[in-house]
Amino acid sequence: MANPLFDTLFGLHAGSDAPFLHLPSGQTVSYGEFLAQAARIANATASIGLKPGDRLAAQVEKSPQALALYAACVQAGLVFLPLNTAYTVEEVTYFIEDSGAAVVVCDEAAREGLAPVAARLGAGLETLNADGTGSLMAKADAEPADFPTVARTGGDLAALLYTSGTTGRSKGAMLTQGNLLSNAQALVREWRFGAEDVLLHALPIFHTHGLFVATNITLAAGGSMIFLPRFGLDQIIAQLPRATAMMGVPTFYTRLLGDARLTRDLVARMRLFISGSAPLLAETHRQFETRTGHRILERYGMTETGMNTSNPYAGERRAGTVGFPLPGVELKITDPEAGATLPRGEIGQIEVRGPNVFKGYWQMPEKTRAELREDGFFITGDLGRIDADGYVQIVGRNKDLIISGGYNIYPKEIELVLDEQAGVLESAVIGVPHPDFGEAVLGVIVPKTGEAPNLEAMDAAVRRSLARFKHPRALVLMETLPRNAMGKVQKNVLREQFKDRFTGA
Ligand code: MCA
Ligand code: AMP
Repeated sequence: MANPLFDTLFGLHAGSDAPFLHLPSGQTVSYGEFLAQAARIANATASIGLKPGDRLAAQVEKSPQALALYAACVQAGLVFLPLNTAYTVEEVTYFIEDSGAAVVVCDEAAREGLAPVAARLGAGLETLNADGTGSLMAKADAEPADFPTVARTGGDLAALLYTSGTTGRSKGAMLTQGNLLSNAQALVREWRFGAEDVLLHALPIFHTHGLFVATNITLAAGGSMIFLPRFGLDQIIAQLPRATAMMGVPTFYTRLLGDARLTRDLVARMRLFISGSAPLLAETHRQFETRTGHRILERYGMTETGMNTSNPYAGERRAGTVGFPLPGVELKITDPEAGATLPRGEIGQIEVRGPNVFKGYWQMPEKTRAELREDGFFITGDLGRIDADGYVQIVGRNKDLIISGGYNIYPKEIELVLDEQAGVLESAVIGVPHPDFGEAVLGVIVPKTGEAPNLEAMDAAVRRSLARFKHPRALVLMETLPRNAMGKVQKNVLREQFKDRFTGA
């Protein structure tokens, strides 16, 4: 096959009148229209000089055109690098520099801020706005609606997705065509997606969940998506009666449960609710079943691996577990120190191997070696156990990571900003329970002796550097941080001390 990912997911739909995207405006975009647009964009990328293997960084709002940009990259053999729209110029600068992106596509509103960065780093700059206008689309509109698909192999890179690191430096996970395709094919079968499915899509499209899991499965099945710009309760409630499936982070489900309009009748047409990206409380699982009659199907994945495990479609969907390894995926629980496999039932680190596991971190061979074993097993950094029936349970993390509303936040990155502020001796950033986001960020500040750091100035500094979702929701002062005998900050002690801060318990 000339380009396995494009040919299998996209190419076969060329010219089809079948619906692909249902928009809030009531408009429908057919597969044929979508692919014609993707081909025009692919031609435009070639016209501006992009060559196969080049990285295209996109920080754009969710729109049909933004999704077509992903399809265009696959068809043109470019490496798609989607970026969270909340990232600041400072954050985006790092991604452009580290990836060596050949072009950056951004909203018109971000152009002024990014233009000097792109110029300094020798990257081209194009715009794509939420309404589908912009310089890239103007170029695409002048191009033909077919494009000679660039040949690729399963081992070629399709996407570079940045995931934060424990040192505060983000790492680009290199995902191949084969990674994305194998995962989509496994999931479409496991979750029984078909052409008649209508997926309610309210996730962002700059992460694995909304981009690859949701979109690639729909493409593989030939189904359609109700394509909402973001999660809004009113819109979700309005669209649920038309949908057959939804994918969401746990916050979607707790927000829905907080609304009296969520009833059995409202979801009468639905066949499947899926949750992932963060732990779904067993309590949420139970409440959702009581209210709607549906047992949410929870699955477990990572940027580096796509999806690893899933609760069964037909068998028992067990609350508090993430189900079984997907077909083709091996999963083992190992001793974090020795690396040896532990007996069934014991808690250890989760390692996975399979066609879904990424190729390594972009230009970071040492980090790759530290997490991806020579035998192909990837050390996830999650702690778990396998129960007597084979269900995988995630019990914690062996990495200093906060997951807020499905977004990953690495404390180190925030601590580095806080530590630089006047009057600060040191800081510790932790995640504590939050009723809406699952976990929220809290910053503990230790002032230098005799000094009183200005918390407002600190907040302003964080705002300048970091995306909004990473900002501490509270900053507290402490005289010293709790430490163990080795001098390591005991974040578990801090988490315990501040556990009720946002729940009001
Ligand atoms: C928005 N804010 C947040 C978050 N989202 N703060 C912390 N954590 C968040 N997740 C900020 C907003 O900027 C706003 O700031 C304030 O919090 C309140 O926002 P609100 O309007 O309530 O939020 P929202 O816009 O409704 O968004 C919440 C959300 C959204 C719908 C849960 O965060 C979301 O779509 N999350 C999904 C993330 C996702 O796709 N993760 C998958 C990663 P202000 O106070 O200034 O107004 S892929 C992955 O993890 C792996 C592979 C996997 O397994 O899937
Ligand atoms: P990311 O690197 O953003 O893709 O996030 C991956 C991390 O999200 C995993 O390593 C887990 O810690 C977490 N995660 C994903 N799905 C689940 C789940 N169903 N339950 C608990 N944690 C999850």
